[in-house]
Amino acid sequence: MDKLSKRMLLATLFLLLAACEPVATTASNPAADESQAAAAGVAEAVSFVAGAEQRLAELGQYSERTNWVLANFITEDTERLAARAGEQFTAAQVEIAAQAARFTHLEGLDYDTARKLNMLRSGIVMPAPADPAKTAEQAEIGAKMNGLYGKGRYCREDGECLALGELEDIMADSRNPDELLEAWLGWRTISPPMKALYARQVELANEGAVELGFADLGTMWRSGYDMDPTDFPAELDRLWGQVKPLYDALHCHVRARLAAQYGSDLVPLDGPIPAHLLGNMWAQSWENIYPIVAPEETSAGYDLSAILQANKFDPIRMVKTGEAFFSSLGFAELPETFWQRSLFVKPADRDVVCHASAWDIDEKDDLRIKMCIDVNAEDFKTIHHELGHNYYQRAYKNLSYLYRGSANDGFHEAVGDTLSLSITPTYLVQISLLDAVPDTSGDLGLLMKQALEKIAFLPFGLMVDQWRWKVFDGEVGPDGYNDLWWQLREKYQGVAAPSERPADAFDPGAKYHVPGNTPYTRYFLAHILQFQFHRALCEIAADKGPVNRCSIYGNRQAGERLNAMLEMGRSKPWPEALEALTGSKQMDATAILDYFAPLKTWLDEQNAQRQCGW
Ligand code: X8Z
Ligand code: ZN
Repeated sequence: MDKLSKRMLLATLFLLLAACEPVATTASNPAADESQAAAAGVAEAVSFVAGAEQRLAELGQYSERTNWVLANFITEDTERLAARAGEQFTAAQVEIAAQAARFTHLEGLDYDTARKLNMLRSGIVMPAPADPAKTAEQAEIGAKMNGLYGKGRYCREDGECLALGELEDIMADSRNPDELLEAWLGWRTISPPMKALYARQVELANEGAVELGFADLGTMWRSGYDMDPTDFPAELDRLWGQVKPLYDALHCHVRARLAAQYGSDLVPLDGPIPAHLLGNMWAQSWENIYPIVAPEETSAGYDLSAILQANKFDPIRMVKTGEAFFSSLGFAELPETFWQRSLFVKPADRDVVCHASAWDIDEKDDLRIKMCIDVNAEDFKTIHHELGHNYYQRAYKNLSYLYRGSANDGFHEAVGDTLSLSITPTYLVQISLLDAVPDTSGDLGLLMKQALEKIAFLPFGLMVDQWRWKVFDGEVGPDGYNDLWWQLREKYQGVAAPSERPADAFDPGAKYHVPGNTPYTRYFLAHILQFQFHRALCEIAADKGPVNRCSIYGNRQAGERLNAMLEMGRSKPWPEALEALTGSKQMDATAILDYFAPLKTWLDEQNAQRQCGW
């Protein structure tokens, strides 16, 4: 008998005993009778949660191992193995979620049991209907779509085939609009075959969500934020409203400069920006077009990519440098197995999922990252991002299964980025990559680079799930998927498709997180939170300078306070975790606005005579 069945049997026996005993002793006292029955219910709930945690931990770990093998070696076989393991894990999650609903309204539950029951009921990212055939179908669809993305290639007429990384390089470096358009269109040839699969996945997941008592999958996703799920969209609107003026100012300046570069026929000065000109495959961050939009009166002072290359950094040294940052804050070094088992470089001989990720295979010490690292500033920061996941995972590893997670999903995405905000000139001098700290005359350039990465991202971070929520709630069916995608791209980002999209286009599928079914609002939240974390840590470190110049490198007090929040995992509602670090219980964009205030002043001057908006 497996451990779970044993536990269930013991729980049942316990219940039988508990239910039998009172009959003899309290038959004349109905009130006591009732409270004993409730107590039996409470005891059953506690034992149910413990059993569920154990079962999910075991199945989850197994599924994680098969996912690791699949992501490192995409073949027909690994796809099937991962699908099978995923199917078993989902089936268990769904079964447990349905059972958990029986206990959630029980009175007298202790805090942790009540919190965990709620997590069990609502915390499934991709629920399936209870019907085993449908669970299997859904797992296969998931593995297939991941495979399509990971193996995706665009083959030119001359027969040369390009993988995503190569196409991304063109998007980053080329200034030839035809070449950019070809790469942009080329990558989007991988996703039309996903459309029918995606539509079916939505159908199945919604059916699963409804069976568990939710209106649809979007409602289920929105119920993971320690607040009424109907209030969550308003919370996002509030945060977006805080940062939108800054985004609009950046958009206005960037559009004007792109029009100067490419002509106002290609970049109309009163409309959205064509999506292929922003230096990134998804126009989600724009730092690669810095040379086109840079303030003329200042230089950024240094180019981190050039510094890394000139100093002969290789991928391992980049990761070691990231680890050293965490060590300087007092975090223990990564285990030897991290170095043995991670994937740092794109293998030449097989298909892998290159999209960067961090893994916690056994939820103890088997931490890994998987990335196809290039030696440049962007990947250097992504390494910190991924390591942030690993250090968070390690900080909460001693908590029980359901508490091993992010305070809310934005926190996990924000930790490593927070450290990246400390990659300042002072830090680069400390690690001997710069000779001297440049004076502040170049700060406008540095802020512009940072804004092209962080501010440009915000509306993209928001719109991906605005799209999914409407798809999940049925407002739009498969025929309208692509149009809705571009409506939202235009509404939030002020970005447009560079040419008319064909009827079979499924452009959302060309973004990793859609076929990969990773919720995306987390990244919007992370971009707000990381500036809150950074500001708080700089205050703890008693840094006196402007917050964009502050580095917490080497500051143990900052490390301790960060760790105190990370150690809480999901054990408390996220406002308490936020308070532990920042003193505030509210997500708040004033930190990001303060950080970029000098740039905003400059942008407003630049835009004074321009017509902004789209
Ligand atoms: O997917 C990621 C990380 C892994 S969690 C590399 N990010 C989003 C993306 O690439 O679209 C980080 C920023 C946004
Ligand atoms: Zn991440």
